[in-house]
Amino acid sequence: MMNEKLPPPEQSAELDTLMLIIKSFLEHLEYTLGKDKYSATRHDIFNALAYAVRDRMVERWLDTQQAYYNQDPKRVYYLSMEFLMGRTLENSLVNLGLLDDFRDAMNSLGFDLDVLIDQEQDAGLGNGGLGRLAACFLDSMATMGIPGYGYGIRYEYGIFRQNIVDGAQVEYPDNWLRYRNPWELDRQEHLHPVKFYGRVVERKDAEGNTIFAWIDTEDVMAMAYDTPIPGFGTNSVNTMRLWTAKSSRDFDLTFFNEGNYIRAVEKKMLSENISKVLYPADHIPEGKELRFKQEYFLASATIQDVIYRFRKNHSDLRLIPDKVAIQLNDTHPSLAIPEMMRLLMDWERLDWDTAWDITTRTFAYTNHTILPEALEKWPVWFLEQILPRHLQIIYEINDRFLAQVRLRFPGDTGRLERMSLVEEHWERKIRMAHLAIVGSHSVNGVAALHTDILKEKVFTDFFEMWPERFNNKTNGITQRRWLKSANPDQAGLISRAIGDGWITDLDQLHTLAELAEDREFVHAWQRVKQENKKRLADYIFRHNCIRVNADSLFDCQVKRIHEYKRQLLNVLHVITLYNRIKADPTGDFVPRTVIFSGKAAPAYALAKLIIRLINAVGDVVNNDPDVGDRLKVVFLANYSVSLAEKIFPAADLSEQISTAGTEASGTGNMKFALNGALTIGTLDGANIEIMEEVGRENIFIFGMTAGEVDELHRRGYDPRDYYHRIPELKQVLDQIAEGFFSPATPDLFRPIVDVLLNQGDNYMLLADYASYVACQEEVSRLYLDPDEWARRAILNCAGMGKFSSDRTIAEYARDIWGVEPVEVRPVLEFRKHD
Ligand code: NBG
Repeated sequence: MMNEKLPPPEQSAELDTLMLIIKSFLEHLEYTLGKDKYSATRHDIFNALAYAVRDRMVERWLDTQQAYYNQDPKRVYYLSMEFLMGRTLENSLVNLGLLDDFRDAMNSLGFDLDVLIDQEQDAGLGNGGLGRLAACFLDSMATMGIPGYGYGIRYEYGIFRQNIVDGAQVEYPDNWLRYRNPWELDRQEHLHPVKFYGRVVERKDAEGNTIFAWIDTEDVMAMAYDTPIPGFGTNSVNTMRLWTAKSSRDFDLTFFNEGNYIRAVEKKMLSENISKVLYPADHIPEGKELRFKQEYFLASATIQDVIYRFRKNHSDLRLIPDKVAIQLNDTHPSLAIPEMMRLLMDWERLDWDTAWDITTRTFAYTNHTILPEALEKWPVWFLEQILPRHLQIIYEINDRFLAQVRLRFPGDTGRLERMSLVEEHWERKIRMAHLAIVGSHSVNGVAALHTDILKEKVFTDFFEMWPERFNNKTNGITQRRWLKSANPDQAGLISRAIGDGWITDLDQLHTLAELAEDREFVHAWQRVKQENKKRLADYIFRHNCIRVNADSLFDCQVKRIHEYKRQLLNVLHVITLYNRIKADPTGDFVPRTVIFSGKAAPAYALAKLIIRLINAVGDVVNNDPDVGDRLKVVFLANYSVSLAEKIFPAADLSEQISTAGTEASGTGNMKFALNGALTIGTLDGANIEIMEEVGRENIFIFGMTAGEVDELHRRGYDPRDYYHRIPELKQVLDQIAEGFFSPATPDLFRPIVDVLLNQGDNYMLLADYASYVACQEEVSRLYLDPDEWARRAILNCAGMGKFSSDRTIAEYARDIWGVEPVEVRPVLEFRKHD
């Protein structure tokens, strides 16, 4: 398997590095994994390599933590139920600047580094944009030297694996830890008890003060696993700390005395369930007790850890807000607010006002959606049973808050009802967003339009009360992963033309604008795109057995499947194109390959039916000899970070077609444009800001604005008007309804048409259809002029500076957290191995 001969040990520094890498790899293979060249599996090879890479990070990691301890800067804690990290090997090598060295080293042993890179399992601990944003933020914080920690849950099973069986989504468990996770280190000593259930009793202390004791609880231990987060081109290596649930009985002597051994082990298993599996619902609340417990598990373990770390070198808890900033990634971790209050009062014995002042000055909340069904509300009885002390605290927060509202707006009972943390319907519920707003000093949306909607529609009452609390932080993405690693050829072309400063300062892409007029550069750009498209075409052939034309327009919509994102509108367009070809089989049509990818929440029946429809349309279109290679429809199974890294570089057209006012930001839109795709999109989320940056003439905008959507809803929207008025639309809907794409089960897709025609078409697909189809015609026309297309693609890339997550993080750091970068002094490379 491996070459017998190693390179001769010459004295050049390069060879030294090479030898040290090889030595480290072989030692890990032998001593860490206990394998030799005869017994090593491909997983062993990968793991030995990963350990060799991790070693390179550990020294900087320790130095970074030491620097933080010594300099005692303010630290950021990013609390998130999701971290969608994807693969780690290539990203680590890129950020450490060791990609070429490791490639050479592995080469000399007879291994292809790219094959090993492609072998890594994704860490898929998230659903979509929210989880990936958290991952991009960690990369930016490390690169910028900001002392930032990601805190989350180490799910044993991440987002499910999606297979397509007979056109339908089938879910399989994602057992991502099966061949070990070489990147993490378990921290057996970082252990916090997390309490559930029990009851609260009041006691008096020696001075006669009331103390609340939460007793008879069932405790679960939270144990830390740490993963290093290396910055690019810097010595900073930050930490992502993920909690795993361990039965407290592992650490409890009663285990031995109990007698009932089997029951004890059963209980242990039950409590360890808490960190078993990521909830795959996206924008749909699950309302499940286990999810609620997960959220508290993260909140409690993290706040205990934060206070523990603070206490290591401070005694005055009132200084917490000067040393700690906690960002809540949506409301999912917002139980951290009452948890902080509980610990400060019941453990640390601070009074309410002091504790509340510390808490509100420490917390900040990011909202990621305005879809009403996705705003978390937990039944009061959950808290009564599972977190009785927190319920008391939440009630007290609410009483004090409503008293403030009454003072500001006397006699306005409607407002009190609207703003209360408690929703008083037949089932009383806690509104987690209200808790997060009241308990924070900052509330932000994730794109300009989204923040405006928060202020003007969703949280208007809160905005009127505390306008200074609301601010916008438009999302961003890390160019290290989404350009440099994912698209090395385009990255290399850019660096040769303008230098590589863009890797840490994406605004430098501006300089590319001039090159959009340079014929040679344009042609080089086209060649890169063409190669990327060929690679994706190969992937499609291997996975879907569909031969696509790499010269056709690659039209991509990749994201979670959801009605508001309107994959269905895209399908209506595809069927329209098909009908046009059928009506004029010898006509000139610009060839297109329409690529979809994305998962549907397992319980979201309509989203799953949309996947079936895409595949059913594909079966008809792809096998119709009249169509040839002028139209192909491809659904790529199991969308994930690593699949996304293959799709973005190959895209010509980026579909960002949500109903205006529904997509908070979107981040796929940014990844596509950075990789040189043109966008067809609505004036929604960050699309608007992309348009502002690249110029209205370099983006395809169609459809209603958010204001027009509201206006149409107010006037009364009847989708059937459009159905009757637009013959092509009527034809398409009739085909779907009548089983044209499902001859064996003609009624299969009727529910889809029903939603559009008879249930109000909530996301107004029919209202935007004509404008979308017309805009797609413009797209096709432009594609006939490849040089002009490439020119605009380059201008899009050139305009992406704003959308680096480095910019986003700089704004959070300045406006919300008040934190500064920390300099970590350089360490000697390989010093422990010399
Ligand atoms: C998602 C939004 C996206 C946004 C990401 C990251 C949730 C709840 N929201 O538009 O739908 O880009 O968050 O902010 O996942």
